[in-house]
Amino acid sequence: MIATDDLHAPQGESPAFDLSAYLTQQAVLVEAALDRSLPLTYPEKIYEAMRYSLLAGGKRLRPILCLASCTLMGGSVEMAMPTACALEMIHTMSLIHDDLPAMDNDDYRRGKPTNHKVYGEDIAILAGDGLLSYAFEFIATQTQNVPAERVLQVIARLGRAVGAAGLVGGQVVDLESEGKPDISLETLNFIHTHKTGALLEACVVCGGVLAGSSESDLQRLSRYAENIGLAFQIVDDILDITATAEELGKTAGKDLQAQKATFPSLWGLEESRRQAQQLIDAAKAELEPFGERAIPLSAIADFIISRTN
Ligand code: GRG
Repeated sequence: MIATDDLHAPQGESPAFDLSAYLTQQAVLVEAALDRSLPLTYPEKIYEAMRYSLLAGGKRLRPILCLASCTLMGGSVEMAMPTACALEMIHTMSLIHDDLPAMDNDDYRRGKPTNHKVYGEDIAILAGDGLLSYAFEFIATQTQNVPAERVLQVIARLGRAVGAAGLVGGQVVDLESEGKPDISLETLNFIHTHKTGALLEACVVCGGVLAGSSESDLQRLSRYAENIGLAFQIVDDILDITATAEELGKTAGKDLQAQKATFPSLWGLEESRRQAQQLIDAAKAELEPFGERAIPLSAIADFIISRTN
């Protein structure tokens, strides 16, 4: 959305982009689609637990990235919305499982008690499982006006991004690295490119796939996403140190407490900020050939580094 104040920009200059209005508008669309995606039915307990975490708020960055990438590449919001919802279902299930006592053992997420605190560990595990499988069903059954081979490619890419080659693999190395603050930068990069980066990359690339992008454009989108993915994690590590629990909606200072190696523990805060900015600049450079159409994705890259939660 263009800010109304800026509609009178001097001739020849493009009006400023109102990122905050854009993010709010897209999040409202996503929120409504997520609410419709998962009706409460029998057995109510599990649907309630799934809805509790899915509709608990959050920035909705992953679905918004998918919608922005699809529209950048000439597709529509409608074509991408089922995949966008599925991405949020998968992200949410990873948060539910990550918060379990067997993993990070967190009591708060998105400003609310974690799923297992409300429903118990057994139901929280099943709520995660339910969301994961429903995400794939949802893409396959709800995507409209997109050729079947593109939908198949989205499902395949997403399966790879969440499995042992992606989120699961990253989480395993992360768990193994707990209590080892001296792990190498290579290991730290592996953890984050898999645990955080793989899903963010899938969001951006799947948006492009749904719109029918060329292989070279998909590679460009993928490089944009890799850069914002790593920057996102560096900022996450910084916020774990500098932000309050109220700002984060979850416990702050967890990394130090778990004796985890982080980017700030390796580089310090200032260098971490510099590295994150470099990655954001590199991400935005990948978008240059797309011109003004890429303004939303470029502004989202800036948001990733300036965010406070
Ligand atoms: C995916 C099959 C499967 C299993 C899950 C637990 C696990 C395996 C992986 C952990 C993945 C994880 C929790 C990564 C952290 C990603 C991250 C930085 C989350 C915070 O994302 P934000 O800030 O959160 O976008 P909101 O609440 O705004 O959505």
